[in-house]
Amino acid sequence: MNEETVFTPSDREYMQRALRLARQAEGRTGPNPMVGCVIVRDGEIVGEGFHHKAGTPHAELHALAAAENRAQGATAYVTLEPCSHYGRTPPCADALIRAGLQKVVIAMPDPNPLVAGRGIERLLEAGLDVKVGLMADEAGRLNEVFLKSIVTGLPFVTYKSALTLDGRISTESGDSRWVSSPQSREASQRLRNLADVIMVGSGTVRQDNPRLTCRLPGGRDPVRLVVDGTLSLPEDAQVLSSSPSAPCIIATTAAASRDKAERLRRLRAVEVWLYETSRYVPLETLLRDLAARGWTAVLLEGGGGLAGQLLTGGLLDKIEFFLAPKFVGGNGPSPFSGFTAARMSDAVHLTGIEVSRETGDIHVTGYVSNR
Ligand code: AOF
Ligand code: ZN
Repeated sequence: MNEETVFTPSDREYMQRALRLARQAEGRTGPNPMVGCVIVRDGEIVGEGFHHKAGTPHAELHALAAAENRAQGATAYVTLEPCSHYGRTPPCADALIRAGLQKVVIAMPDPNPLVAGRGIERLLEAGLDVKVGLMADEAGRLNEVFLKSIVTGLPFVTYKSALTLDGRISTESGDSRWVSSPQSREASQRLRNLADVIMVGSGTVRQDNPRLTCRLPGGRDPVRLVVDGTLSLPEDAQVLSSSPSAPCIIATTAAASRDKAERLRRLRAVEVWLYETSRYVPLETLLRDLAARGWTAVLLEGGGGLAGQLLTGGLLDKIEFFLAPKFVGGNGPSPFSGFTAARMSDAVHLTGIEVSRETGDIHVTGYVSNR
């Protein structure tokens, strides 16, 4: 049965509203999903809400609190299957049953192994009318970070890069100020505001000395992560002191100077993560360690070497490339170094490509198909 035969246009309207509500907490719910809920009785919205932050009440509880006794006999529209487990909050499925809901319309099942269909089962067992699959694609895109991290234990990694139309991230001499338009750079700040972690290689720190903070009004600084296998970053690098509100993590290896590691550790808000490998930080392990801390949305900002390793390792999920309509020629670096497809048939493919000209550059987003 397709969507149109099961759901009415007003069902779509309410689910659309629930999705919009969910997105109000964009970038603030990690490692939890964004979830919205709208409760409707006799064609009237009697309560609505969304999940604000991990550890706080789920969307359904906010909506139920607003609806009070008007939830009796009503229909709830939820962007994700209501949970069935005792986490930091009790099961939402039980709360909906107790409140006397008659029907629950769900955009998509929750892939969390603790839930995975059991929320739907509970509702059905209690005799509620349950319909699943309304605007599932939209709901899936909304929670692309959660959907990956909850089943793999790995964060969702987005690579943001600014490059010329001939594919260079700087000129041959290393000049990169600026490749993209001011509007593209502002869009990059918005990406920072939504990420849990910004990740760069030590070459980028040595070359650009970035702060990696979010300068949007009302924005917040993400955790800053420098991958630096030999601990080569200068001790006066701005990234070490640019934000008191978020930690700066330096991931390094046995190749690091122990003295330097100790000195950096003593700096305020700096953490040194030492891996017992030689020279190269084990990237998959590092990413798992980030997810284990609850940081599931990672924004990679360069450089090309680190991006190449992540691409080769199948650890990259999405690209946000700002292609500036200009050429610099020469041997300027590409956004991926150390990654080589010998033949065109070995190329890494992208799917779900979207292109926008809003920033004056050619802003391309797409998903890496990791086979
Ligand atoms: C819902 N509604 O609004 C959200 C859900 O640690 P807890 O107790 O907050 O549980 C987190 C899990 O609950 C999360 O991994 C996901 O499976 C589900 N999130 N479920 O019914 C919500 N945010
Ligand atoms: Zn819940």
